[in-house]
Amino acid sequence: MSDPWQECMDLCVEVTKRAGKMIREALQKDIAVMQKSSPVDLVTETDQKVEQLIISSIKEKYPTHRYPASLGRSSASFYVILVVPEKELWSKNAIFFIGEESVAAGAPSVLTDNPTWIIDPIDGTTNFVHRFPFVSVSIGFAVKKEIEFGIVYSCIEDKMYTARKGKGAFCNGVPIKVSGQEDVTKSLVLTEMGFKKDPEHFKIMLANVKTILTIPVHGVRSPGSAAVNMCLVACGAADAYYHMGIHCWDMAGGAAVVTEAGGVIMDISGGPFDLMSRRLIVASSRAIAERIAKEVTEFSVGRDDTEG
Ligand code: LIP
Repeated sequence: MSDPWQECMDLCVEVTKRAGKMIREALQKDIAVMQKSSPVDLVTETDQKVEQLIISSIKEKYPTHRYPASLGRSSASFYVILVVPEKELWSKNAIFFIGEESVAAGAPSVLTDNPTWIIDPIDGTTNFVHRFPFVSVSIGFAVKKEIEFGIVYSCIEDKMYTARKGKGAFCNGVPIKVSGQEDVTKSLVLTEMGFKKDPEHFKIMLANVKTILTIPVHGVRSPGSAAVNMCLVACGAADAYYHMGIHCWDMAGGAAVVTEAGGVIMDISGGPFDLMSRRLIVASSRAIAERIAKEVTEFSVGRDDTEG
């Protein structure tokens, strides 16, 4: 059977390499840091430039790929949205973009059944700002809300993770798979603590870490890039990763890699994974994923496809 998305994936690998080079070059210069939604939600000019590079390179090859249309929202910075009547919002054959920095500039964040590029130009912006060496470019491509392929380029380590649905996961062309660990007491668990730190969430987040540590597990780590975290589970360097408060662009590329590497992905509640839900567990086995779902207390993080 023909694979209609392979050409998009090949382009994606090539563009991601160029994006990684741009990030490495930017690390040699001064980095001006700006805040987005909170003092711990950072952005730099490089995030924006890398996203422009990725989207303009895709548009060069596929001029019809575009942002979803919007009802009367103004166009901002580097993206242009179409303003059309509501019934034409989701044209059947359109291929869309969701990009972290485009959404920050006002582009719609909606996942339809249409093929959609989901782009994080720098996953691990805080790491980038501090030159902490886990910084990735992450791109997933979803069709009917299922991820068809995912690319995560950990560009300081020069590790290119790739996965195509049904065809396995690779790091720099070499097949990878999860550890297969089933015993949570022998596991290394990843999580992140970067979500807005209001007192209630902060308390639950820290309590969750304590609960997981006292299962006990071998250890808990926070590398600082969701996409890299998923790839670490995918290649067996860690056995699980859970997080509440991330976004679809943090998850899309890595979700493909970890799934194709034989990992399990689910919602933090233990239910089915939902790309727009801002929460997930990935693990080397269902037993570990379910144990983490059982131990962790949920807090509300909103969704990517609703305001706020
Ligand atoms: C970041 C994640 C990181 C998480 C932050 C943030 P960004 O993505 O990858 O692991 O702790 O909350 O979402 O903003 O650097 O693309």
